[in-house]
Amino acid sequence: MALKFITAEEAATYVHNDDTVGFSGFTPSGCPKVVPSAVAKLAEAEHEKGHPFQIGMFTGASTGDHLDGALARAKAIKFRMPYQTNKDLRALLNARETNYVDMHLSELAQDLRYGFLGKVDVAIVEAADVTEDGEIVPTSGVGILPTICRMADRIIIELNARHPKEIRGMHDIIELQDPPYRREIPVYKPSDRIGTDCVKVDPRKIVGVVRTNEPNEQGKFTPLDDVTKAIGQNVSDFLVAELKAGRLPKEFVPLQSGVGNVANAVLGCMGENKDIPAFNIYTEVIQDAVIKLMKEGRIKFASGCSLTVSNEVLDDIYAHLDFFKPRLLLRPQEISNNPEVARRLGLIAINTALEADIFGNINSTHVSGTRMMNGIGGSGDFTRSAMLSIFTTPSTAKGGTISAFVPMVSHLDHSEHSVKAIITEYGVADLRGKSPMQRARLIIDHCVHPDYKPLLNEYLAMGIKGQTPQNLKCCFAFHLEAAKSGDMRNLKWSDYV
Ligand code: 0RQ
Repeated sequence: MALKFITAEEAATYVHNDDTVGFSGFTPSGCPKVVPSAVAKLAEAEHEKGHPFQIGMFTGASTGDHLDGALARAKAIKFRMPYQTNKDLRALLNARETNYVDMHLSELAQDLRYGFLGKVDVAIVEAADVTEDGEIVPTSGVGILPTICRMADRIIIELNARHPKEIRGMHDIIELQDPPYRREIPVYKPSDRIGTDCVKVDPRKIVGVVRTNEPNEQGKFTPLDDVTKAIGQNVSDFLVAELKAGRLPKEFVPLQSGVGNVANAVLGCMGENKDIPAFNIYTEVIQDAVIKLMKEGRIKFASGCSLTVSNEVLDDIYAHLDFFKPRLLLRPQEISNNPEVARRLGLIAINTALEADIFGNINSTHVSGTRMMNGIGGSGDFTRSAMLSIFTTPSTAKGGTISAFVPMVSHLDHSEHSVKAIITEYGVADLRGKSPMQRARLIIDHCVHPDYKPLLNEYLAMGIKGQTPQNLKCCFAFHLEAAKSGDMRNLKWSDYV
């Protein structure tokens, strides 16, 4: 069947008010760009005429400003899941002007298939190639592309010339069977392939193909500071000590690391430390540091859901596909983030906390328990199932006025049962096999900023009985003080007890 080439504006007319739309990609990588912006313009035009126009949205993870930003500013989002990082969307959802569902990324495709989330009317997906018989080759990010393409009534393709057709083969596409027919996922090492090199759809569903040449949007690059470097070094030293003590196998285990500067710093330090053998990555987001270490021979293979790299690094990968294709694999997020695989491979998972409590619980999402920052993303998929789950955080935020360590987290994402170690610029609290009081001592002694140690020691000394000595009268005093004076260091327990 001949493909129909159309403009982004024409494509947008296939999206109707109240439709549910699925988007490809994971982070700004692999997301459609020009069609979502055209849908946002259409929504604005309809609103000007006094007509309603809002869509429900499923994406892989965060997206770019062309997508989340444009649709949020157009007030065109009825509901949105599973993860976001856009400031305009964040403002909208915290004003409760859109319904945001924050969920584990590995679960989205199967929840769609199980029917828990309703139908998908339209799939808007970015492709490096599409054929007349319905073969779609994703670009640098996969996300939920296979599931939305199969479930949607209509498919719109952004055929993006920035991504060469020759990347076919860098993807491993599969959808899992649903219970009671699901079998084990036969990924026994990060490089195992279990699927196909493209997504196959009924070509009659492809209502149009829009040609583009848009680069992936890039995050802002913040140079590593002393705190980030110290966290990276502490993580690397901890892993070397674990290796030497025989608690990690001498061949090492695959690594999952979150997004951002700390993850880049950790990888940089691990790459430099020759006590750590060349290792593999099994993660969701493959960042610049992975590609650098791959070129240096320190990383052997990386499996992920997206190449969230700078455009220069992406160009480098595309210019040297002979080198990178045998070393990189992009999977749908129900495989890249699958807890079964994470547990089998025995991952080291490294993710970031917004705040932690002194007993080892982690809040990754809500500032002061109320304001959504981004979402849990893949951190829960990996943390609960990994062999060794580490959380990193600077010991303070906002110039020292906020302690990352509080008596009780104001929102819980990862419980004390899953968190095996917490690492700041000051050191490591290894929480494995430790009781709540032992954990509190380790965290205060090794991770907390010196300004906050006395306050937290005083909290522990209040004489509360029980296995976990939480004082329910004042366990949120740190947050209340931040709201009152803007500086947790002003806290006096006598004001709150
Ligand atoms: O705000 O930039 O306005 O100063 O929070 O903090 O230190 O820059 O750290 O960008 O790595 O984000 C947990 C949000 C950390 C992220 C979180 C303020 C701080 C700053 C950001 P400013 P940093 P990061 C892979 C795995 C969950 C998802 C996940 C995240 C801003 O890592 O979303 O792990 N994780 N996914 O000043 C108030 C506190 C604060 C605070 C920091 N206690 N109170 N503000 N900040 N601590 C990703 C995917 O799944 C795709």
